Amino acid sequence: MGPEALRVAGLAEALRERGLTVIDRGNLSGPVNPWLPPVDGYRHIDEVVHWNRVTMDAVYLSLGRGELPILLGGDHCLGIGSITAVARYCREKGKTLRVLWLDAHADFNTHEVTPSGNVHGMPVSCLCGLGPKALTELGGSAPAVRPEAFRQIGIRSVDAGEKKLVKEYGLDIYDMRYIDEIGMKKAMEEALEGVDDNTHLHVSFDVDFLDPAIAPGVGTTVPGGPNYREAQLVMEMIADAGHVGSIDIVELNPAFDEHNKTAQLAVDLVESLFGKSTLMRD
Ligand code: B3U
Ligand code: MN
Ligand code: MN
Repeated sequence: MGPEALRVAGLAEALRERGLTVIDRGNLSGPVNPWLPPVDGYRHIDEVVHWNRVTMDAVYLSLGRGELPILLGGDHCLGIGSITAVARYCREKGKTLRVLWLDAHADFNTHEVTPSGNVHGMPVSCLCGLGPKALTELGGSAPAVRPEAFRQIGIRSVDAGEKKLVKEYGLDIYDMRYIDEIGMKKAMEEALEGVDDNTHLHVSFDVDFLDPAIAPGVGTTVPGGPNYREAQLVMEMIADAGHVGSIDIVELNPAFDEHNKTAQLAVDLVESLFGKSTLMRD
């Protein structure tokens, strides 16, 4: 339902208004969600693998056409397929990949430490080579991405076992405590440091990154997230840095939303990500 809500909120039209050519390639197809309990610490692993394969192929094809793919989710586990494709593309083009992971969660669980078995809590660890081969080696050898490529912003919910792992792997995390202390502007300057003409920026935007007061339409709300102004600043600073080459917009769940306001906010923020700014800076 997430992609449909973003369509209804006018994502394509908003980007066309910015002078961009937008092609909506429609929905990918795959198995339905069986809603079963975890097996060996994973829920619906076969379905997750299938969806990630089709996602990876679609994103890779799009990049090869010279496009900027925007993957609409859906579950954040799809970041595995999407970013595996982006990493492969970057390797082939000799580009440096930087992944901006905007999220309330670190998404670095494994089947051993996960509290839920939901693979949407594991995409970053899978991309870093921790997890089942069917996901870690989706695009060939593991790891698909080095941990140094990630900058995680807005984090405020990390499970106990997950906490140990992110420390062990040295993930660069701009959590809400850090953002409170130094401010979003400084945090984003640090997260974007070193971005140059050879960088491919991938923005993986989990809508639960946003404070639930402004974005209730997600499955797993966590209080204390970025407010409207902070979120806009994040997107504007990414736009100013340039070099955005691919985007995921995930975890939007219209069943929890109020009059599609979370989808509309996401569209608003994506406009800023594509350079929409106030009069003062045009
Ligand atoms: N860390 C928890 C909750 C969670 C992670 N990502 C989302 N929720 N969306 C887990 O289940 O792994
Ligand atoms: Mn996530
Ligand atoms: Mn999340």
